[in-house]
Amino acid sequence: MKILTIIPTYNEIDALPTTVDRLRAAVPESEVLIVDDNSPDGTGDLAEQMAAADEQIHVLHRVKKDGLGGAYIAGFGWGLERDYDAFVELDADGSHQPEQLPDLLSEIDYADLVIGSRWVAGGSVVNWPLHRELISRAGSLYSRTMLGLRVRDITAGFRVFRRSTLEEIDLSSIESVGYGFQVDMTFRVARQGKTIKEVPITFVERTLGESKMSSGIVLEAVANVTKWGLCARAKALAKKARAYQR
Ligand SMILES: Nc1nc2c(ncn2[C@@H]2O[C@H](COP(=O)(O)OP(=O)(O)OP(=O)(O)O)[C@@H](O)[C@H]2O)c(=O)[nH]1
Ligand SMILES: [Mg+2]
Repeated sequence: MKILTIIPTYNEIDALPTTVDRLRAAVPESEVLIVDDNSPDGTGDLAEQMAAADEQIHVLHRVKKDGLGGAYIAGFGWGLERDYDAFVELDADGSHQPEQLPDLLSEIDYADLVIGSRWVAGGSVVNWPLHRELISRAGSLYSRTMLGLRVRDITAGFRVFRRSTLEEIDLSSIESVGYGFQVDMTFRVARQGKTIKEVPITFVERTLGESKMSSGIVLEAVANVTKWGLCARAKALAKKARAYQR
């Protein structure tokens, strides 16, 4: 299986080298694509140096900061033009532990999407302030309820997609920028009747660099989930009404 691990970066000059070293040690067969949005701190130049020293590391530069969702979609597009079978999403900041990636990869033969989950038995968070945990748990609960999904950690960003899963999604129609992107992808995969498997992970709060989380990202996700949930309900009602008329 040919694996591509995509790492989106914006100002991750301190955290990126350790994350990539840990990934290369934990899953040496995976190729790495760093998607940098012209980070002012020089992360893109550092990524180029890393790529020059290791032929399994590649870099995609985007002209300006345009959100994690856009960075992943660009990375998926790059990988789908090549012959990768599995696509991994991994944050640069150390929150996702590359040493746990083999646990996720071991399930990809049996699922279309594997999610590294904080909120299943055995999953946990380390050093997260209470308000972050509450936002994450409440976000997952709200999304589960609105969208009728069974997944416990819907906003999780440590994931493995099968190539066929991505090929069957219209990536160009995804607009969400932040957490909403992960929810959107989960919803689309589930709606296609595909299998989603959650694997417990230990999520570790970043110790280097700064978070890009903002209230705008949370609000975007809540607004989109509400819109998608209401649309799905309206469509189901319309279908029922049509069946009733017949
Ligand atoms: N290319 C790109 N990467 C981004 C962008 N925003 C965030 N990232 C990267 O996406 C990953 C997750 O971002 P974080 O800031 O850690 O956001 P988070 O994990 O939701 O929040 P924290 O828990 O506070 O760390 C990191 O590797 C970031 O560098 C963006 O606009 N463009
Ligand atoms: Mg993070």
